[in-house]
Amino acid sequence: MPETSALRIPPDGRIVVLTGAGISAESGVPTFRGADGLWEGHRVEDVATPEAFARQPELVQRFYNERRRKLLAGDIQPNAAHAALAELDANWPGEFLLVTQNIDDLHERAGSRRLLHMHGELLKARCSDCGAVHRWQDDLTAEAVCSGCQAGGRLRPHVVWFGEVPIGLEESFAALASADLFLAIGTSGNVYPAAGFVDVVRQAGRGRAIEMNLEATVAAGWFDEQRIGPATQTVPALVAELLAEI
Ligand code: BJW
Repeated sequence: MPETSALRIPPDGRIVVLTGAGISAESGVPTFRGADGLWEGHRVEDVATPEAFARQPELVQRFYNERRRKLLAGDIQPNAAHAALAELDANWPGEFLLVTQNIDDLHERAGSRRLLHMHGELLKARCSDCGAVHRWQDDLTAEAVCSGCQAGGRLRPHVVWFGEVPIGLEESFAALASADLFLAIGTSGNVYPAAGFVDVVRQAGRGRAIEMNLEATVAAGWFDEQRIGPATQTVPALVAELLAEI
């Protein structure tokens, strides 16, 4: 039997990390449900839907165009929590998967490699006609043309809205079912299926689940442990604990 760390994770064990908006908050990206969570008076549940896009495409495109511009402006940079997860990815000898709900690219910029964007990516656009996905750094407008099928006005942000199926679920659920450690960092536990990931770990009956947040969330009771505090402090500390044991 491999030795276990103080966290009781075998060095060849599997770690699955779920991140949410809270991990990017200290980089200057607003969260969805915090005090600054409204956009021009709209709740995300009202704007981030295919129905809203069909009804008011300009409004929804503007929502994402503004976020894309801010992400590329240079002020928003990966923080110590993103860096610590990239270090864990690079040095953990066992299986590792980082599933992020965030559509920013801060995990990639920090150096994470074993990464899945379950709610899509802001710097990509998808054609509603042919499904082609393109890297995209400019504003998306009604004039934009898909370079795959040449259709005009059919490009939308490559993101997952309410009622749409998140990306990579099969891989995520398989990893969760065999996880020895599950970390949920900076997510409010309001949005499914991500909010149910901890339940998959519990049902499998082998993994330790730790919630890392500024406060205990609605899902707190499902976790084995809480680490309360800003992600830039709690995540580097936990990664150091894990890497010290290998
Ligand atoms: C810090 C911090 C610091 C701050 N340090 N922490 C009824 C019951 C159950 C489910 C449903 C239901 N009705 C409908 C559903 C399903 C629906 C859903 O969950 N709705 C809820 C509103 C109830 N879900 C869906 O529709 C999903 N699809 C789906 O279910 O498909 C069906 C299916 C599933 C499985 C198999 C087959 C089919 C799709 C959900 C798509 C969500 N999309 C968005 C927008 C993405 C694009 C974009 O970014 O604009 O994703 S909504 C938004 O919420 C975004 C986020 O990724 C997501 C989660 O938010 P997150 O990350 O948790 O942020 P916050 O703001 O809520 O929380 C931040 C946290 O950080 C807070 O706790 C802070 O305390 C903390 N924090 N600073 C540490 N420094």
